[in-house]
Amino acid sequence: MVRLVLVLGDQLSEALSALQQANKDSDVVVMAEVATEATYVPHHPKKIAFLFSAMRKFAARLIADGWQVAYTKLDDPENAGSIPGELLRRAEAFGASEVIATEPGEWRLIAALNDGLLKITQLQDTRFIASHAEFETWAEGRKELRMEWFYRDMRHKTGLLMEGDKPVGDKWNFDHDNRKSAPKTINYTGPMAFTPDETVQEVLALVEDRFGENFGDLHPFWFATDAEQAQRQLTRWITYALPHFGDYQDAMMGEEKFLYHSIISFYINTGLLDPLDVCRQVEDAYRDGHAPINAVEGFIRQIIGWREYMRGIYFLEGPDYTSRNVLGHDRALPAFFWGAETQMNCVSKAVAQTGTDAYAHHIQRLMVTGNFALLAGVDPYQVHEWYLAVYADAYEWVEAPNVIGMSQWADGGVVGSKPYISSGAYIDRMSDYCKSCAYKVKDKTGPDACPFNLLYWDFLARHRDQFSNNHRMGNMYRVWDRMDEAKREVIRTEARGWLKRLDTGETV
Ligand code: FAD
Ligand code: DLZ
Ligand code: SF4
Repeated sequence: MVRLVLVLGDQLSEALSALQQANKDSDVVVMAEVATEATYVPHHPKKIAFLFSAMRKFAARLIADGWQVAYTKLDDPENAGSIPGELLRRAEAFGASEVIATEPGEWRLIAALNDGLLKITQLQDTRFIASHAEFETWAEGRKELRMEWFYRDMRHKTGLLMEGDKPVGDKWNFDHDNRKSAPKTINYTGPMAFTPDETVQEVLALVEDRFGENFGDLHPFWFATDAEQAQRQLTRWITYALPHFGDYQDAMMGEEKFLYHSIISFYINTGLLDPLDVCRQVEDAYRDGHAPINAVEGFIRQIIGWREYMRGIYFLEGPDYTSRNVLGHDRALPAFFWGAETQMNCVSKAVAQTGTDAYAHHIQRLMVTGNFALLAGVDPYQVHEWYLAVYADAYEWVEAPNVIGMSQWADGGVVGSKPYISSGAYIDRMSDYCKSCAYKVKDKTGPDACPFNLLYWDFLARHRDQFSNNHRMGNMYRVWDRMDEAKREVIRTEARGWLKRLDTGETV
């Protein structure tokens, strides 16, 4: 009996559990570009073009390797429009009644595959280091699910940067060396830009036609779209940028979009690169004396620590996670998130680069756009949908815990023991944005005051009941309480006035 083997757009790896369990001689691989996946949020055109190009090239590779592949393009007149619809159509055509799939990274699609019309076996996604069961066991009985403890278990499990039972360099975490502010110059020209081949060009024409109105620039399209290209980008980054990665991990610069970041999340999240293999290559760079421990440990922590931890949280917390809103925030997402003008240079720069490249680095996402949305009290669900749409590495399993949890504190502290908020001072310290901003970062009040300064204190005052007993926030409340009462009143009145102008659509 023929079985179908589902391969989704973010599962483009020969090591995928569904492919490993399949029979090349008798099973049919099903891959489909479908409207439901392409429109559940208004994805950035670069994200769709990347996904469809990589899917087409991966399908061609499977065929060359002897697999039978039923591939549906988006504009195929027979296209059923959804993944379950395509599976049904192919099942009928091939006389198949069974499907094997690797579990999707989103509750929505897991539920859609479980709708009962076909017998679909969903296998574990073994591209991750920790299984659901392992994460659940780790989480069980813990009062706080802190990443750092989970990360140490992952170091033991993988043996990465270990000497026997001890961490290399006698320390688990070298983060205190990784907080340098923006340097004067960056000696790295950023990720490799790949010239679109024939397959990519065909996809670009399709995406331009169907999704050209979505937020973001399709051209110039520079992403890697197969495993070899992705590896070339990784090798280039390890060679030229990894040694500086740790030092400037948190820095932001107006004219340097990529700094020393690896720009590989697109590729890891779709299966073009394997996370553990990436970490082993990075560890080799340390053992060969090419890169220092703070850079290498910092990077490996992002992958086997944060990335795995976020996925664990998403599946542990369940399908209602994205609708959490512990702080009761309900402001509409401001139009400048979609490219309308704003005078806040930091936000303007982060959104502009998101528009051109479907990319912004971690601190831009966390401490500029995320920080702003949280301080201004934007509805976290709208924030979540924005991040899911605009970044080419965004899939719900990783985006939601980063946004709902880490950035918006809408989960009430599952991910972060305190909210990631800051006034303008932090952005000024870590970036070169403030010196060319219409607002004055040093002004705490007054017509030119940096909005982050006003909103920061207003947020703390608004949510005093929630946070004043949080021991990590005691200092912030002590500073607020020591402020002259009249000054506090001015700050709150000006914050309300600024938010009102934002709500009425004024350019702020
Ligand atoms: P580098 O800075 O070079 O880091 C190396 C790798 O570590 C990344 O490629 C990524 O695989 C991993 N990593 C680092 N931090 C995280 C993290 N917090 N969670 C998961 N993996 C991490 N990452 C996504 O992959 N998809 C998302 O949708 C996403 N949304 C985010 C939303 C917010 C609000 C925040 C604060 C962070 C988000 N991140 C997301 C994490 C992080 O910003 C990106 O992984 C990183 O910017 C990707 O760029 P890079 O490859 O250059 O990473
Ligand atoms: C993101 C995405 C897009 C835009 N399009 C497709 C598609 O047409 N076909 C497909 O198989 N996958 C696509 N994806 C990725 C899925 O949305 C992703 O597999 C789920 O969200 C689970 O992570
Ligand atoms: Fe952003 Fe404030 Fe600095 Fe302007 S002054 S760039 S708004 S932090």
